[in-house]
Order: sequence, then structure tokens, then C-alpha cells
Amino acid sequence: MKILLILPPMTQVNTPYPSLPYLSHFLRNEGHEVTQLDLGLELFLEIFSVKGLNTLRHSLDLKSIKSEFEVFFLENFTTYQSTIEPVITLLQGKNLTLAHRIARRQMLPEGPRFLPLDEYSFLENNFGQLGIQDKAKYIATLYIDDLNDLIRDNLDSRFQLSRYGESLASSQSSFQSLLDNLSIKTPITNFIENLFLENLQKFSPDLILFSLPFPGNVFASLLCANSLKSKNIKVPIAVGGGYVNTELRELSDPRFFQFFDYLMFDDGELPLRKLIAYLNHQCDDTELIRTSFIKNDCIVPLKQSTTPNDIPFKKNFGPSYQGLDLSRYISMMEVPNPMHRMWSDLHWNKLILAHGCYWKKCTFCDVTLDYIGRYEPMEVQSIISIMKRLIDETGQTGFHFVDEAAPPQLIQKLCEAIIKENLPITWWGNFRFDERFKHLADLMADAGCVAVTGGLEVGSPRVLSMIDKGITIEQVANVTKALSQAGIFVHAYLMYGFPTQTIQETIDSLEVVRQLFTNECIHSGYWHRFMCTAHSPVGKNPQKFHITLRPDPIPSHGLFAKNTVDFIENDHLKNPEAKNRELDFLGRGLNKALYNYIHGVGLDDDVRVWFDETVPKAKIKPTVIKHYLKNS
Ligand code: B12
Ligand code: SF4
Repeated sequence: MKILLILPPMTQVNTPYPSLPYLSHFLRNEGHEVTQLDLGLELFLEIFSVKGLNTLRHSLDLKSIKSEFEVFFLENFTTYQSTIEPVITLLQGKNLTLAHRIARRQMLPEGPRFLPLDEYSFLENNFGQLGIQDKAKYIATLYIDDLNDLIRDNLDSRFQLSRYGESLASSQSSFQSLLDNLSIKTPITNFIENLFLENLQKFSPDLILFSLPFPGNVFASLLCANSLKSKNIKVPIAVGGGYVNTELRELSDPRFFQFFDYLMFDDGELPLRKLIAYLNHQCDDTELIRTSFIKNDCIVPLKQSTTPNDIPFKKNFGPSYQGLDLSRYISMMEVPNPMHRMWSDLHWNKLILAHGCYWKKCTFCDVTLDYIGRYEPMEVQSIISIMKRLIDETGQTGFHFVDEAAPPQLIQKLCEAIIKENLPITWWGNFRFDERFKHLADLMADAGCVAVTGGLEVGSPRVLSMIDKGITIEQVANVTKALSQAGIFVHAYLMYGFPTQTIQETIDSLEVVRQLFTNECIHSGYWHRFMCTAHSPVGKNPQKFHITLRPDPIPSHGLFAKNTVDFIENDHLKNPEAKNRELDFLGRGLNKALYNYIHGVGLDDDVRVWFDETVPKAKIKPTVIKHYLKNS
């Protein structure tokens, strides 16, 4: 069968998201002819080209009232036009001598994104006199960011560089906003539809698969499906991916199936094998697995088509990038923070070491879903041979292990094997700050680990135990210290607003974080406001966490997405607004503090200085982390 496997716009454009390489490798091994198409990259290259900018300019010309930056863009259009393609080749790593000119800041037009640069000698402080390539990459990214803002503010408010129309799909109980947005035509929607139809003509597939990892991919897939429908082209379309697995499990709005034929859940391999057999008339629709579709004018829901036996993860072939031209991907540097670089810069071969999470207990996490709850590690020898194949195939030795939480035992064996095989790889991934990593840090660094991200979540023992993370602050301090002493960059995920967490506990958390920075345990971090998701232990058992859920009512057409659920703490039922306001001002202060800590600023200040309202003094002793480290 001829299959067109599409990642709709937008995801990050530095490296392909792995669902396409994983599924295409599997389907090719099943004997099918598969084309993998990263439509997000295609869209990016289309917009940021001479032709693309001409189209944008034409649309802006038609507007009667123009913003200050639009006027600037139109006045400097010739320079934008002559510089766009050289900038793209620089960001593709193909035209590196150009960096010298860009770094001098005399070549590119500078819009609003450049304004903060002259404060505190920003460029010199971050890149010095010698970091020409990085400086140029940063400046070129600002130039692209300016153009992104121009599009978002004046032509299509749904557009961002790594997500498109995200809010239309994220936890939206109703399908209506997505439908309504189909009629809002912009240069971006035209680009997407044209690129899709051109590729359809080129490959004339028997089956189209859309992979939807994030909410920011959904609207573009709908645009593509709609363009097919309006041209009355009939090719079966199936959708699946992380967004579907998380948010669409209870979908009951039949209008969705006017665009897509099959909605498929969890790992795609087995359901696709069955779907293809069905489309080839080798079985009937009762044998479809984890697939929702329309039968006799009714939706066959997920529940009626599940199976307990998946293809064992040990037998997974790993990804294959064949057919994706990696030299066209774009490396950007949005902020000069080493962790952000991992996300948006350079090519990383993506690999899953273990299906699901070995801990699967954290109460805020979607542990009831298959992609977290079904834990199944790969064999070390299979991982090594997949790595070798990927290095041959891509010529790249960087790996991103995309596990939810890489398991310590497997990491130990893998590191030993990498060293034994003398594989010169560079890798990073997400971890739980499990005590065992303290003793593995040097081994990991020797095996090529350069960065880890991991959840500390909160710095309050009471809340940490409610989260059931299975770690203590003392363990986190010791593990992160060992990792950073081994030369590994450590980024911590942090959380505030967990049910019953008090202002005092939030301030204490910040004090722990401050001390982790001052003791050089962590280098970077990010605060997330707690959100209750339907598939987490908190969402499943709200009373245990002293909250009351306030789910959206089911819309008259039926339910579309369900993920985060609005809630109120039982103690705040009478005045939910006050709690919201409290979390807003706490969030502002926490983020301000963290931003400064990452840049080494304010580390000796009392943590109360970051808040614009009065907060209590931290109850944690200022030497607690030092004490933990000394005792280890
Ligand atoms: C690593 C990771 C990241 C990394 C790297 C992302 C990247 N661009 O490469 C970082 C940290 C940057 C990240 C960021 C975000 N992430 Co993230 N991320 C993950 C994680 C842990 C692994 C993703 C992965 O590589 N999986 C490996 C691939 C092979 O698996 P897969 O995509 O699921 O594909 C399989 C199946 O889904 C299925 N399938 C896939 N496509 C299709 C298509 C068809 C037709 C079929 C039948 C089957 C099918 O088959 C595949 C093979 O079995 C997942 C959770 C998870 N375990 O999947 C979350 C996850 C995908 N992320 C999520 C989110 C929300 C985000 C953010 C939007 C967070 C934010 N608010 O900023 C951003 C968006 C980034 C962007 N726009 O690019 C959610 C998405 C769920 C949702 N609500 O829609 C997930 C599921 C986690 C969660 N529960 O919150 N993420
Ligand atoms: S938060 Fe991380 S460690 Fe905890 S259960 Fe989820 S994936 Fe596992």
C-alpha cells in the first residue's frame, strides 16, 4: 500500500519529531511504500523564502491601517527580500561564513525583537568577541522572530513558530472553534493547503496518516482534510499521536468524522497493521484495534475496540529517517540558555529506551494512559544496534532519549555498553531524580550525557509526598550535585499551585530552588502551574486531594477533547477568584526569580524580593542544601 505519513504544522523545526520515523520504519518493514512528510518544515521554508515574503507583503498591502512594525517591514522590504534566503541557509548550517557579517549587525533589518539587545551589552555578555557563529544564529533567530510576530499580529493570530492554532484544540470540549476557524483564510492557511495538495498529487497515496503529537498540530490537519473534502478527493485518512492518546479518548462529536475516517489510539503499530488489512479486505471492521470510526451512522467508540496485547516494545525496530532530508532542518537559538538550545538547535536522533515510566506513581501525571502506565524497557543490545544504524543513516551522533523518565538500571547498562563499544555519541534526556543516578553520574558523563531534565516539582516535603514522586529534597540535592559535578547540565521542572499547597510552602520551595542554584546543583528550571488532568490520580480521585472538579458541560454536538479539568480547592469553594489571584501573583514572582537565578542574578537576596505582594519569610534554613550535601 502507498502511505503518506504527515506531521502537520507546526512543531519545532530543528529536528524531525519521532512519530514519523518510528511509524514509517515499522510500515516499511511490513512491506508498504511510505513517504514521511514534515509539513511543518515545508511550511516554514515556504513562508521564509523570497516567494513567501512577497505573498506576505501583498496581503499586508491590502490592509488599510498598518501597525508601526508593518510600516517598518514594508519600508525595508527589499532588504528582507535579499536577506531571507541567506539567513535560512545559515540556520541550516550551510552558509557559515555569513555569520561574520550577521554578527556585526549591519546586514539584517532589526525590528522590535532587537530592542532589548542594547541593554546591558547583551550580545557581548553572552557571546564575547569570539562566539561569532552563536551570535549570528541568535541574531538570525531574532530576525525570524520579528517576521513571526508580524504574521501573528497582522495576518494570522493562530501562527507561532512551533505551534499553530494550539488554543483551538488544547482541552477544548467543543469542536466548534476548530470548525469556525476553517473559514478564516489567511496566507498561512493557503500555504498549508497548497503544500498538502501538491504533495498529495506527487505521491498519490492509498492511505493518509496524520500524526498529531501536540494540540498545535491539530488545526492544520483539519485544514488539509477539509481541502481534500472540498475537492471531493476520496483517500482514507487516519489520525493518531500524543494529542489523540491524551485528549480525544472520549470524543463523541460525529462532525469530526466528516473530515477524518479513523481515529486511532496509543501505539500506532498494531492498529495500523489491522487497518491496512481491513482496507485491503483481509478482515472486517470488527477486528480493528483501538480505532474509532463511523458505522451505521454511529461512532464506534474506543472502548469497543481495545486489545490487551500490543506488539512487545522489545521488538520495536526504532526510528528511521530515510526520506527526510535532514540538511533542510533549521537550527535556531531563541534564548542563550543551554537547555533551550537542546530543544531548538541542531539535529538529535530521537530514541525511546523504555515504553512508559518505571515509576508511574506521580499523582499529577497521566499514569493511567498506556504511554506512561505500560512500562517495558528495550534490550541494551537492540538500543546499541539501533544507535549504530541511525548514526550510519543520518551521519549524526547526537541522541535525545524521549522517555518520560529514563530508568536507572537500563541507563547504567546502556552507558557501560556505549563505553565498551566506543560509540562517540552525545545525548540528553528526561529523568526522575532517582537516588541511583547519584552513583551513575560519572558513568553517564563518560558515556556522552551532556544534559538532563528532571522533575523536582516542589521543595516542600509535605506536598512532595502528596505528589508521590518518591524522592526527598536531600536526594534531589545529592543527585543533581553529582550530575553537575560530572559536567552534566541540569534543568529542573518545578510546580506550584498543587492542591492544598500554601503560600508558605511555595515560598519555601523557592528557597530550596535558590539554594540548589547557589550550591551549583541545578543550572536551569521552569515553573509550571499545576493543572489537573483527567487521566491523573488527582483527576481520578479529586476528593482525596481536597478539590472539586468543574468539568465543562458536554456540548450539544458531543464531546471533542478532554484533558485538563477546571477545579477548585474545597477550602476555596466560596471564593475561587481569590485563589486564582493568589496563584497569578505567586507565578509572576516565581518566574521572575527563576529567570534571574538562571542568569546568576539575585542569588543572595531574600526570596521575598521577587513578589509584588507581601509574602511570608521562608521557613527553610538558608544552609539546608549545603547541610544535605555535606552529610552525603
Ligand atoms: C519528549 C517530549 C517533548 C520534548 C520534545 C518534543 C519534540 N518536538 O520532539 C519537549 C520537552 C520539547 C516537549 C514539548 C512539548 N510537549 Co511534549 N512530550 C514529549 C514526550 C515525553 C515524548 C514524545 C516522543 O518523542 N514520543 C515518541 C513518539 C514515537 O511517540 P508518539 O509521538 O506518541 O507516537 C506513537 C503513538 O502516539 C502513535 N502515533 C503517532 N502518530 C500517529 C499517527 C497515526 C495515524 C497513528 C495510527 C498512530 C500514531 O504511534 C507512535 C509509535 O507508537 C511525550 C509523551 C510521550 N510519552 O509520548 C510528551 C507530549 C507529546 N508532550 C506534550 C505537550 C503538551 C508538549 C508541549 C505542548 C508542552 C507545552 N505546553 O509547551 C510542548 C510542545 C513542543 C512542540 N510544539 O514541539 C503532551 C501532548 C498531549 C496533549 N495534551 O496534546 C505529551 C503527550 C505529554 C503529556 N501528556 O503532557 N515534549
Ligand atoms: S511524572 Fe515522570 S516520574 Fe512521575 S510518573 Fe510521570 S513520567 Fe513517571
